[in-house]
Amino acid sequence: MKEFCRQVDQVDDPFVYIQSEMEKGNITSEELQNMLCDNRNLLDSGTVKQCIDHGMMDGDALVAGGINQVFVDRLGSIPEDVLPQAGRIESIPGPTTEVYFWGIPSSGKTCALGTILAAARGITVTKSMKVEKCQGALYQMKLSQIFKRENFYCTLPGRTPVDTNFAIQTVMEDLDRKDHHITLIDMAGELFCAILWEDVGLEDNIKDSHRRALEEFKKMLVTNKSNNPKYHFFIIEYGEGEKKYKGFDQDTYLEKGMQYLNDNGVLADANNGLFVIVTKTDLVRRDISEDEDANQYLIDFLNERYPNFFAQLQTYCERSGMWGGNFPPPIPFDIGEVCFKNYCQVKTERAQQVVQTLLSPPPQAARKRGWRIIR
Ligand SMILES: Nc1nc2c(ncn2[C@@H]2O[C@H](COP(=O)(O)OP(=O)(O)O)[C@@H](O)[C@H]2O)c(=O)[nH]1
Ligand SMILES: [Mg+2]
Repeated sequence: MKEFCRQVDQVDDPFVYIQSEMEKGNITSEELQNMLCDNRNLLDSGTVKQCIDHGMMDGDALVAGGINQVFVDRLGSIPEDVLPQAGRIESIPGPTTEVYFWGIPSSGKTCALGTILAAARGITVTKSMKVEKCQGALYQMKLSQIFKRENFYCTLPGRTPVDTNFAIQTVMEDLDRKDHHITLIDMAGELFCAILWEDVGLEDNIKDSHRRALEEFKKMLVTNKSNNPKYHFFIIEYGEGEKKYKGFDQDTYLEKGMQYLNDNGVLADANNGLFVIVTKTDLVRRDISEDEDANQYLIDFLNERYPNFFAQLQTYCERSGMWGGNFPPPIPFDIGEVCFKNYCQVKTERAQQVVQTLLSPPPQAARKRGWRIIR
């Protein structure tokens, strides 16, 4: 069964794979349903729908197995809110604090941003948030219709095209009624891919859209760079871990990406701090037994899967003196209860912590203590 789960996640067409496994008698409907109830993100919504339509699974059985009826009812519905596809940024008008999210495609950047916006609109960590007239205004509005509010059920956005970047300029009013000008920047994840491919000479992989993404990045953060304070968040994804993107693992992409940012002077400009966010940590519970320590498990996972990236971060902090030479604990993050990979009931608890970080004075040094990342 473990092998089935691994395969179904890697094949191009999971439905075809399941169908052939069933025909061979390797798996029954009941077993498939049980696996899906245990791991609600084993299959995407399209595959679940196809299996139900072909009588290979039963929606009621999924509900009986503990899956929320709302998610099952949503199967087959067409998402109402589609994010704008084209977006270019040349420079960021200030004064504002720029917040960048870096990571490979599908690591959860756009979803994180949507949830962070929902948290910033809420009344728990801010008094209010207003979005200024800006390049990313429409993007913000669409994203906010998806991640509307706490507990809202949504269909998650599709992937961000290669050379699409958006900058959302906001004014967040903190609980003491002080205004903070903050610009959240969603960068195309393929940028990190293009950086690595260029570095190792995989020119064939690099399309014009990648070149444009690289050019735009250089304009924004190197040649036309602003004097605005900057935060950089590196996104690393908890999850299948071994998943390779075009033949390389995430550790390699992040290590190279970070080196590139460093070589281009971008890290030195991260005057408000560098952070690491670990997305999709809701999946940790799925992977451990009741009595296992989630925190230790996640730390082991990060050390095992991202050794080069963390070693490089630590070296950078020691050399530059950032965080007093000690890299702070990664920030665990999730967007709520995700089901069938494409549906979600939004929870902003983790996003609120990120907003609080943005509204607090930048800390000078990381406290020297053991990493304690999951509460
Ligand atoms: N389980 C879980 N899945 C997530 C979470 N955030 C994102 N995802 C999944 O990851 C996919 C890609 O996320 P997205 O934000 O589009 O990635 P991006 O390419 O980095 O912008 C989403 O469609 C979800 O299926 C999370 O917090 N938990
Ligand atoms: Mg994205």
